[in-house]
This record gives sequence, structure tokens and C-alpha cells, in this order.
Amino acid sequence: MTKKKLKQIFFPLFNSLFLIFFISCGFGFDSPMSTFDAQGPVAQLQKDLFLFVFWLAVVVFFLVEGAILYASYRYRQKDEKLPVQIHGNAKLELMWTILPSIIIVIIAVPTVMGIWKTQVMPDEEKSIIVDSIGHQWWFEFRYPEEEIVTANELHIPENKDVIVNIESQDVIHSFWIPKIAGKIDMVPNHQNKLWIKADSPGIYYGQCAEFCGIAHALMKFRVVVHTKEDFEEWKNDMRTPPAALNPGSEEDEGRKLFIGNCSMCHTHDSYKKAAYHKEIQNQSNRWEEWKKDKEYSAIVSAPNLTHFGNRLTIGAGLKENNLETLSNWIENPDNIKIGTRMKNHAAIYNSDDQFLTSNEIDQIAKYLLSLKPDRVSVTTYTNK
Ligand code: HEC
Ligand SMILES: [Cu+2]
Repeated sequence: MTKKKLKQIFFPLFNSLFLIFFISCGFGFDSPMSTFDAQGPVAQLQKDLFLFVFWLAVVVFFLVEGAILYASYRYRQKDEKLPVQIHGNAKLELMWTILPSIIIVIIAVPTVMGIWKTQVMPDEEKSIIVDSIGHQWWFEFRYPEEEIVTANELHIPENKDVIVNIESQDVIHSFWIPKIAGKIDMVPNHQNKLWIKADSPGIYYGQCAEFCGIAHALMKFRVVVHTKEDFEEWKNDMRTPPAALNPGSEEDEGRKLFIGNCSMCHTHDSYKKAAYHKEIQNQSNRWEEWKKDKEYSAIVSAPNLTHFGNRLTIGAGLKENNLETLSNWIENPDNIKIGTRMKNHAAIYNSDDQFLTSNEIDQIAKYLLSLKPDRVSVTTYTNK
């Protein structure tokens, strides 16, 4: 091979390798969904394992590529003579069988240990138990011991083991909080378990990681990690009724409209005693309906909107929750998220005599934003 040809092959190759390297660095190892910015022991373990295998692979890459480059240069064709013709080389063959086997063992030991560590659940008595249920296209969170139910926002205290029981009430989804723990599938009729723990307070991003239909990429959630005291406050909040409304106020008008147009799908009073079991019964009835008719069943599962005024986001983690985005959503969920069951089934979009005026939409949005406990709310945290 001529020097010119060598240049033609190797320069583009090395340039693209460097480009790939710099691009991956440039995208930020601490972006909201980066697994490189581990913020809990499970994510840390997974990251350490990844880096260990990665650097080992880098070493193997340079050794093997180096040998190839060396051999192709050292033994390049110099004249017309045929090289010595050999058949097999026992020493070499033994070496390239034994060496990789050793490398595989070196990788297998910490991997299997890691699997054990993440699969063995912490002591239930000392942990927080959460049931997380995947729905097209949002996440439900239940606290069976506290009898609290909420949607698209998982609240946990810092530095405490949390056992998440994971299921689905339609298709297969996947539960993933990149900075706190790796993913596990949410499967209908089968419970998976994951334990997580977050090092410090903040707001973390979660995401469905299994293709589950048209809005799959738009199925997200937030994890609010509280200090220990704030977590107690949050639980109390979830049992406290919202502030009373002035009769005749816009919010109160919104309340009536909500009861008439939205409450057949959305529960918004789960702060009441015994509301928890009712809501779970509701959701499982809806699931039965869905199983009978997946396409057209008008009875669909919908996110619980209790204390919606305190929620950070709408559309399952898509947009910040405020008057503008919320009105936009109620006017037409398609504005924010395609394919929702709300758009497909709510009468306000599908029957000519039930459309809402923009004034009515505004009143409903104001009502939803007024839904928060009648007391000073807990600390707001920053995004991680
Ligand atoms: C036919 C059932 C149905 C009706 C009726 C309905 N919704 Fe929904 N709603 C849903 C479903 C399903 C979702 C989840 C959509 C998604 O994220 O894919 C949803 C989501 C929402 C969300 C976002 C919640 C979150 O945490 O992201 C809000 C807010 C909302 N609906 C408000 C309303 C209002 C206000 C009305 C009445 C004007 C209404 N909905 C009527 C089914 C319904
Ligand atoms: Cu999903």
C-alpha cells in the first residue's frame, strides 16, 4: 500500500473517531437524563460497572488495533515472493482463546455481583413502598401504606431505600430514572420490583423506555426527592383538603365545569379518607373495560388530579404547569401531546354540543391551579 493510500484511509478514520469522542463529551455528562451523573447508589453501581467495562474495552481495542497495524506494516508485501505458507499455530491459538476467557471472567465477576446487589430488595420494614403503574401515556404512583395516590410525580425522601412495585394496566412500558436507577419493564399481569435511593433533594427526570404506542416518547415523569421533614409535610398535604372557594368566583365556576366535563375520568379529591381504595377500584374497572375493547372503550384510565395546583408539570412531565400551558392542554391536548386518550374520548372534543368556550377553559384551568392544600406548601427544589 502506498503512503498516499494509507493517508486516504487513516485520516478520515481518525478524524471521525475524534469527532465522535468530542461530540459525546460536548453533549454534557450532567444533562437531565445523563446516566453519567449518578445521584444514587444503584445508578452509581451501574455507572461504575459501565466505565470499568468501557476502559477495559479501550485497552483491548488499542492492543488489537495496534497489533493489526503493526503486522500489516511489518509484513507488507515487498516483492513478488509468496510468504511462508503455514497451517495453524498452537501457541497463538491457545493465547487468543485463554486471554479473552480471562477478560470475560474479569467482566463477569463484578457484573454478577452488581446484579445480586440490585436484585436483592432492601428490608421492607425500613423502606418506603411505592406501586407504580404504567398507562398509555402516563405514570400512576400509589403509596399503599400511606393510602396516597398521585400521577406523573413520584415523591420520595432523600437517602432512604424505596421499593417500587412495577406493573402496567395496558401495554408494556418501562420505568427509568436515569440519574437514580436503571430501567425495568412495566408488564401487565406481572409485577417487577426495583429498589431506588436518591442521595440528595432535587427534581429528577423519569421516562418510559419501552415503545408503548404513539406518544411513547412523550411519556415522562418527575421524581421529587425531599428532605426527610419535607416528605412528611408532603404526605400531610396529600391528606389536607384544598382551600375553600368563594362562591361565584372564576375558580368556583371552573369547579362546576370540571364536575360536568372531566370528573368522569379524573379523580381530584383523593385527600379524602378511604378515597385511595375507591380510586384503585376505579382504575382496575377501567382496565377491565380496556381489555374488552382496546381501541374504542370510552371508559379510560386517567391521571389522578388531586392537588393539581402543586404539580410541576402537565402532559406526563412534558410542560411546566401554569395557566397558559394548562389552558392550552384543556383547549386541545394535541397542542402538547399527540394521540392522548383524553383527546380521543372526552366528549368536549368529540361531540358537537359539548365544546367549551375559551372562557370556560380558562375557568377550569384556574380551578385546577387552585387545587392545593390550604396551608403553606413545602420547599421547592431545583432540577437535577
Ligand atoms: C375520557 C376521559 C377523560 C376526560 C373526560 C378528560 N380527561 Fe384529562 N386526561 C385523560 C387522560 C387519559 C390523560 C392522560 C393523557 C396522557 O398524558 O397521555 C389526561 C390528562 C389530563 C391532564 C394532564 C395530567 C398530568 O398529570 O399530566 C390534565 C390537566 C387533564 N387531563 C385535565 C382534564 C380536564 C380539565 C378535563 C375536562 C375539561 C379532562 N381532563 C377530561 C382522560 C380524560
Ligand atoms: Cu410507555
